[in-house]
Amino acid sequence: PAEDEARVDEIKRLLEAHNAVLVAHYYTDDAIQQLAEETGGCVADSLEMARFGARHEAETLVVAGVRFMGETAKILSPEKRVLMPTLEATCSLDIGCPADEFAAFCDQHPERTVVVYANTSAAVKARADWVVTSSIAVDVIEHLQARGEKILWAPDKHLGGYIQKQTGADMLLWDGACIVHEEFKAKGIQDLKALYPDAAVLVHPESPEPVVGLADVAGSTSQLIQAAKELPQDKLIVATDRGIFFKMQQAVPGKTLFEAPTAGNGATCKSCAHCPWMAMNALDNLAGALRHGSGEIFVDDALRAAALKPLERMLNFKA
Ligand code: CIZ
Ligand code: SF4
Repeated sequence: PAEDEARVDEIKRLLEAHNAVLVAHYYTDDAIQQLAEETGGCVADSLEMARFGARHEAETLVVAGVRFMGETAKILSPEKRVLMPTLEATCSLDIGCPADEFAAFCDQHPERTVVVYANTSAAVKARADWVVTSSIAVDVIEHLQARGEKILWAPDKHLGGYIQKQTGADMLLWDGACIVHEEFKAKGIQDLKALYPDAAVLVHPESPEPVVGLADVAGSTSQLIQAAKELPQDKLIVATDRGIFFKMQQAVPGKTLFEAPTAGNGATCKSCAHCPWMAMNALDNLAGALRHGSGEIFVDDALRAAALKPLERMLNFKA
């Protein structure tokens, strides 16, 4: 629509005027991903978002995603101004892992190496030995296991269980889950496979085990996009947030992508396979953040220093 075009033009002007760059997650709306691409920003998973933001010379990073992504950007680039379209965009994994309860859990298991998923608050990261994203998690845990370390893992139990199975590591799991991936249903995927027997199944391992069990490829968002290109099949059933379809379809224009079925249906759940917090990022509030400098992320100095260590371990890790 014409309004959106005007908004896009305004955002482009504001990005330039403020020496700002847009860093967007794969799960944000198509319009935002497209804008990030057109303006020299990036569309990526949380690991690449962090790397891109830290390397980029812009004075302001506009992070379209959820809160922990803005916090991570600020922790890695304290000299930059970090803005988000809204500070309300959180994550069920972050909510499900309060820093004080988590610290108490860690205190009960002092012999374990603490590895947390990137989808956590700065305060939880500050308590960790390692931060990992799903694209690097298996490699890091393999490395720790080879050194004989026992792991305390938080917050996603499905991803933790998957990594445990892949690596055989001794992992104590926090009980957290992603409300989006938890909705995918093995039965629905099997039914779809019955209709399209030659389709490949791509699954993000934040999904429940029976769903991951049906996967031809399980992996992070960037790994699933790569797999979409490499797999011989031209029909793909995809179990992750539907936001990924924008970049995945670009990567494989000739292939047909199917959304993996969720528990809900049109009546009970309009967008089960789409994160409600990612969906809070819109052209309007993005323009607003740039116009007014609103949605700025601040991280306390002491907290920042503590959270930086496990984050840097991840960024410096080579498998
Ligand atoms: O589910 C998420 O929030 C993901 C996949 C984050 C990430 O690491 O990109
Ligand atoms: Fe969190 Fe799930 Fe949303 Fe990702 S998709 S931000 S893990 S709730």
